[in-house]
Order: sequence, then structure tokens, then C-alpha cells
Amino acid sequence: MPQLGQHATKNGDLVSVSYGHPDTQHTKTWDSSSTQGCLCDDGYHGYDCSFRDCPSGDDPRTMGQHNERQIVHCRLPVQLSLESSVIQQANSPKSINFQYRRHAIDVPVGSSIDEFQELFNTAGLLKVKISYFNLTRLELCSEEEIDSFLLANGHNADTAVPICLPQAIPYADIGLSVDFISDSGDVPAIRASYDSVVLGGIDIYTDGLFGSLKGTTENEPCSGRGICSAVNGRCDCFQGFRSSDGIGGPGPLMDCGYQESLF
Ligand SMILES: [Ca+2]
Ligand SMILES: [Ca+2]
Repeated sequence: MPQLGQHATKNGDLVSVSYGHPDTQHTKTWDSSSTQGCLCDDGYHGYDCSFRDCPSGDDPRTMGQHNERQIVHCRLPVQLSLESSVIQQANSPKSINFQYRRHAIDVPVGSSIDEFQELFNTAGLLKVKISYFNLTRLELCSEEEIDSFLLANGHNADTAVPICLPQAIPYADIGLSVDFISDSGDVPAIRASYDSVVLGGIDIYTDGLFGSLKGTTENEPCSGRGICSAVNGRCDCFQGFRSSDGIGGPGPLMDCGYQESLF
């Protein structure tokens, strides 16, 4: 039990716990070595890990909900021009280590917003949509706003802007919104580790802070609209429901989260 406690999770995040009373030496708890269990691989559950997990997602019959939105605000340590920051970051070998639940990816400091999204979506962590976000108005930036931002700083609209911008105005209030697609419900915060010499800081806002949104969608096996087969981990969707894209449309997730139209 003490060993299993080190792998305990809450909503997918590790929460290492001690078995036994916290004020005593838990290894001496009388049954610490007499009770044993299995630590299942991802995708399996049950006392002997013989059951397969099915895809889970939002129930398409309950409306007026939204998936999680987290806000990432990455800042350079000194007041650089946008142009010099682009050059500096392009030449930097440093990476930011982003962690989500029990997974992690390294994102090069000079990555553009498109590269950042591609890294997330191909690393197997989760599917997300990443957009520019104005931290003063607390809303997504329009394409015109980003284009005029680039032009005002001597770039054309095709410039790949790095995800980490100088701290100085007018860059200071531009962050990134991370809209979760594959993971529904209230999910834990993304975390970031970085070299503080290279970066001034990364703030990640969740659950209502600075325009972030706590996920209110369901996260049910087969989206609550199918029967899960624990033998093979596949959903047998009820009539009128089929595989979704995670945001209510048809897609590849095999989760019964798409409701077919009646006409
Ligand atoms: Ca729903
Ligand atoms: Ca959350």
C-alpha cells in the first residue's frame, strides 16, 4: 500500500500520499506490507487490470456547457523589441517543459503559436486549440489585432511570432488561450518548468482567473450515449449517436459524443 500511495492520482494529477497516519512512520502501519494491489497501465482498470477503458467525453444531450480554457502567459525577462526577441529565441536551444496530468513535452522557447499547438496535438497528451488572447480585455485577439500588432512592430503579417513575448507594453497583455478539445470536464492545470535566466516567467491561469474557463462539460465513458465494452474498450453507441471530434461535431474519438441530426 505505501508503494501504491506514491502513484495515487486526483483528476489525473499525481498526489503522492503516505499510507497510515501522517504523524507516524507509515511504513510501520500494521498492514502496510500485507495488503497488495495492482497499479494498472494507462487504459486499464479493475482489481486485476483486466478491464479496458473506453473513450470518454461530453454528453451531447446536455447543452449550455463548455470545455476548459486555460490561459498561458509567457514573458521574456528583459524589455526587448519584438524583432530582437524573435532573433534571440530562434537562436536559443532552451525549451519549456509543459506538464499535463502525468505527461510532459518540451517546447522550444522560440516556437510559434502553430508549432506550440502542433507539439501538443502530436505528443499524445491531449488535443487543444491555441489562440492569441488579450489579458486586458479578457477575450480572444482578432486576426486584425495581431496583424496590426505585427505591423506596428515592423513585421509583416506572415511573421511567426514566438509564444514568449517581451514584457514591455504593448506586448505585455498578449497571452495564449489553450482550449481543450479531447479532454472534457474540469481538468487540472497545465504546469510549466523553465530556465528563469532565459524566461522572465510563465503564468498559467485556470478555473476563472484572467478569462480562463473551468470545464463544465461531462466526462463520461462513451459520453453517456453508448455501452462500454470492458473487453475491448470500445463503445457501442446508442442509435442516433456516433464518434465525435470532442467539441460536438463528427470526428475520430470513438466516444458516441456526436448526435446525428434527425433530418
Ligand atoms: Ca454536455
Ligand atoms: Ca480546471
